[in-house]
Amino acid sequence: MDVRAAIALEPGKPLIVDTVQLEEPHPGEVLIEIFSTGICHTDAYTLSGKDPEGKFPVILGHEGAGIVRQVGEGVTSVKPGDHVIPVYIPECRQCVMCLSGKTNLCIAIRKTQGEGLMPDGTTRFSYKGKPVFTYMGCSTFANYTVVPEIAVAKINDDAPFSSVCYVGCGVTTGVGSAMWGAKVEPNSTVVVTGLGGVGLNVIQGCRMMGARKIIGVDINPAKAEMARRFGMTDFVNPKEIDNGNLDALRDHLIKMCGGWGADYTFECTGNTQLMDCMLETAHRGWGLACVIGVAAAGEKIGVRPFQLITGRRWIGTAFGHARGRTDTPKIVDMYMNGQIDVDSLITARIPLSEINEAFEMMKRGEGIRTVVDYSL
Ligand code: NAD
Ligand code: AHE
Ligand code: ZN
Repeated sequence: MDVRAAIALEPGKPLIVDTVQLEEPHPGEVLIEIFSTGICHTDAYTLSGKDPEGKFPVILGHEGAGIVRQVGEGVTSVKPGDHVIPVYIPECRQCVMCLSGKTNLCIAIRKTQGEGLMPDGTTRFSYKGKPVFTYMGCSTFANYTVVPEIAVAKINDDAPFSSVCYVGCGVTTGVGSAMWGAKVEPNSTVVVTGLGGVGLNVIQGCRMMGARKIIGVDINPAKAEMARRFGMTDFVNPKEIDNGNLDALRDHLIKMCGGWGADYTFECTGNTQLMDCMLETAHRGWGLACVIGVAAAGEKIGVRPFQLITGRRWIGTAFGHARGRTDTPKIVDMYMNGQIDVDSLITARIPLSEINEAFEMMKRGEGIRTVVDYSL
């Protein structure tokens, strides 16, 4: 079938908005009509060419929501008409990871997903007769996509696609990191670096968990206003602390947290020096530093082992520790119940034809999340 899509033909170049061809779902796969998709910083990262798993040509996008239109042979967990979010961390409920109960990192189809392929090693999209890779198993920059059944989360039928598409990554990553990743305790102190689409959700997650002091750190002071609305109690612009010296930033933050550091830190920019700084900003004896930002292959983090010996802990989280099919609907319900605010963070809704401008806005630091609505 013909579908409308934004195709990334090569790294670093604007996307081409055109008609592409999509095959029917193979056994175990699901055809979804995507109504809305958010644009996450990770899409920009892969488009930049820095992602070692970046394959081109590809249809990017991993923050979508829509309706199941057709299911392949053997699919039982969803049916046509179901409202769903495709999830880039699937949940097979059978692999060693899923059965462990210790992680959300299902391993069932990770290899082919990283190669831009469906689990059977083929592609569903093509453009001008040539195969087009799938991105993070989702490819939501197309108004129809095919994904494996284990990567489909069924959600509340009343949830508006144009808002809950963002639950497909940024919201769940942020809120889940506080709730399920770090398990933030009431009355704690927190530092969050990067007040963007993910960081602001970390902040609302920490507020929900009862944190008493939430310090937001960003080089763009325009982000502070929204962060305050979401629960940030104090703002720090690193550029104003000894001209961006990160040792000075660390000392400044530690002092703000009472002299021994923050109970929790969350790094949401992908800057590896800031990741080190956030580990060192964590409280002596127990501080937990959580890495969320994605950095390119070859980039490393590293601190003096003494920092760990003296009780600081380092963790990372993908998709906020959320199990794809089990937990994504819970975050949608939290939005539907008014427990979390998603709408204020969606600062632009655009037609697919304007997607390149949305990437430019992200680069310029304008707005928080842009959503593409296929109905526009
Ligand atoms: P975003 O562009 O919306 O926000 C990034 C923010 O970081 C911006 O406000 C920017 O001003 C700020 N920033 C950049 N450099 C900074 C610096 N040196 N110091 C302080 N602030 C700085 O991006 P996003 O969508 O929120 O994504 C944030 C990061 O999280 C990206 O690296 C993305 O790839 C990653 N991510 C990870 C996961 C995961 O599961 N681990 C999920 C989603 C996104
Ligand atoms: N191909 C990338 C992977 C980067 C990465 O860590 N991605 C996160 C999701 S970011 C969503 O915006 C993730 O889910 N990681 C777990 C996994 O298995 O990829 C790279 O840099 O190599
Ligand atoms: Zn994302």
